[in-house]
Amino acid sequence: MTGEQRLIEALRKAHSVCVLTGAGISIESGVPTFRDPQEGLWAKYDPAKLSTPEAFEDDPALVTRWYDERRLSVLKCQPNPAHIALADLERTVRDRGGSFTLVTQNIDRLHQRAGSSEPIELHGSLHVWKCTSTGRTFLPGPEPFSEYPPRSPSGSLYRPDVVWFGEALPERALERAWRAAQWCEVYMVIGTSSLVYPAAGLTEVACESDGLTAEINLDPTPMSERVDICLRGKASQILPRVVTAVRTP
Ligand code: BJW
Repeated sequence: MTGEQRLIEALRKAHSVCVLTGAGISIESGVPTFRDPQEGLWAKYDPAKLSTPEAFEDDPALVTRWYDERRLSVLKCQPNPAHIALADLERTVRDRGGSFTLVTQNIDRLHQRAGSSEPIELHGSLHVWKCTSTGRTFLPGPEPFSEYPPRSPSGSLYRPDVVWFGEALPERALERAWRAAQWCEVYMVIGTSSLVYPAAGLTEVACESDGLTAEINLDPTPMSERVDICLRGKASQILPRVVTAVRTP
């Protein structure tokens, strides 16, 4: 039996499934990844100058303009067949009374737009901004902000509600993700380099537990040696094939 067939068989029977996604699942929607040496965001921009609390303190106009441009650009992107296949898989597992937990590091909200219900957003969202003095959040409209940095009526700065390097992940989201990775019967890690912690730790937890673990990625990652099954290729090709087979009696 091939790795893909083993995964399909396990997904057909599983009562609990947990999936962790990263930037590789959105690349074919036109959203760049981070660490691709040619096209990745970090090949063009310095994360220390844009994705840390210190960068925001030093130059809030630069940081908020960059995030607002990314927000507006993602609004023009559409979910691809990989996002849609995961939404279909969620419905299939839930229809048979099982539990399905989708955990994403992505801040683009393409899973929600594909029909996934309430994915756990470990690194926040580009579409939610918050006031740095009150912590109150809001969803900006489809237009750019009128000034950078954007400010509240009382003059406080707004920032994107994303998790920068050195910042804590949302506690409850991380706890829920941890539990799902630990107890699921099938765990899939898709389109992430598995370099950024604590998110990458979820795969370690799943690998130390009893469920079947599978990685779907174009390239090997530090987790490739640890998971039970590695499927090499584009998520947008592998996932629709796998999910169609799971749904076919
Ligand atoms: C395809 C494909 C296709 C392509 N199909 N596949 C333990 C060890 C070492 C370091 C640390 C540690 N614990 C903490 C740290 C520090 C740090 C960290 O992990 N650093 C490492 C990089 C070394 N972590 C943190 O700082 C975290 N915070 C923290 O730990 O706080 C502690 C704390 C506790 C209490 C109080 C205070 C503090 C926060 C991490 C936040 C990460 N944020 C970012 C930016 C978000 C906003 C933004 O977008 O600007 O999140 S960084 C960036 O990386 C982004 C991503 O979500 C994240 C992961 O990237 P991802 O998704 O894996 O993308 P890529 O590009 O790396 O990989 C793409 C993959 O897709 C590749 O593998 C391709 O092959 C594949 N692919 N096409 C399938 N078609």
